[in-house]
Amino acid sequence: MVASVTKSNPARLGNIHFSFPMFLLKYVRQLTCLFVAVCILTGQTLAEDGEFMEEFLKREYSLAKPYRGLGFSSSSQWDLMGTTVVTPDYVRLTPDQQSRQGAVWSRIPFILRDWELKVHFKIYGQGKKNLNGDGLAIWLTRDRMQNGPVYGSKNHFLGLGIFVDTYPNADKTHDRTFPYVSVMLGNGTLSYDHERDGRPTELGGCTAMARNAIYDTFLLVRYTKNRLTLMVDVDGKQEWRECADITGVRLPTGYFFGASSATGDLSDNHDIISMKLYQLTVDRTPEEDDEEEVTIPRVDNMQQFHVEVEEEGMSGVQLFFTILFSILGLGVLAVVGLMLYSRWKENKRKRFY
Ligand SMILES: [Ca+2]
Repeated sequence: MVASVTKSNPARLGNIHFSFPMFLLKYVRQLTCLFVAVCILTGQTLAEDGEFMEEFLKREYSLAKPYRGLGFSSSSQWDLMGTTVVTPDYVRLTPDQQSRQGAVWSRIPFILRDWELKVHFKIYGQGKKNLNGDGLAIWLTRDRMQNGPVYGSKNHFLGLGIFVDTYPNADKTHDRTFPYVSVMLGNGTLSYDHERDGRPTELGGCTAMARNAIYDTFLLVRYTKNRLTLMVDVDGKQEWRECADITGVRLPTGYFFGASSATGDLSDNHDIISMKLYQLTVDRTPEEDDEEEVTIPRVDNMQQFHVEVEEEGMSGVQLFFTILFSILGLGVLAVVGLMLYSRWKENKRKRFY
């Protein structure tokens, strides 16, 4: 479009110059304005692309406009679930209505070792602050397309969950401002505790005023050499603010990207505009290259993480039955013992006669 404007106009301008000099001046001014505007816009896009390594964009793992056939055509790389609808401008996981659940899941198992995921999302609604909910989740997990209580997806998941929590369930805590973005690594037994806004299993997080924002809101998840960094850009500054940085994170490959959301008594529109996956090129030492692959996600040297796993050993119900059966067992043993003893005594008495 830009090229055609600059190409076709000099000839026309030449003709106009002789007959309508005033009109020409106006025309040149308009053209200059247009040219400057185009330059600024192009410059911004180029800067953005450079920063986020456009050359490594992996389209097969990305969700971006135009969403042609998204979730419907057999060639689509994504599946839709629940209340999710696709419009030309966004993928809406839930509308601003009560008790809705929606998700979008990649169909292709993810196999890259070093990567960056940039999520452009929008959360907005009629509710006043803290009278809205519940938020949305970005996933990289083993299981896909499963309903559940964690922002519309299953609990006890295996893999990575990034939560944009817009409602303070543990409202008496007052230790943080919502919306709050947090990271959790699930190993299949860890449980996301909604009533405590995920505090027991949180690896890191930050406040991000991403709801009803007048700016575009973004999340960036970077995973390289077992280091997971979460960044946010929600206040229109076009720069990333660090939100969480966790080392020693071991993630298996073959998992699926997804996004999900749920509303309850309180609601919001939860929209995904894009999820762009970039492959990162990273130099590795031979040892780093030979690193064995894990089958269950874990975090090295993280006491909390290991304690949580071990605590899952015995539930209250299991403990009750263990004690009950132990007592019953001892009782039976005592009765048998008494019977044997009395029989032995009887025999002994008989031998004396
Ligand atoms: Ca919450």
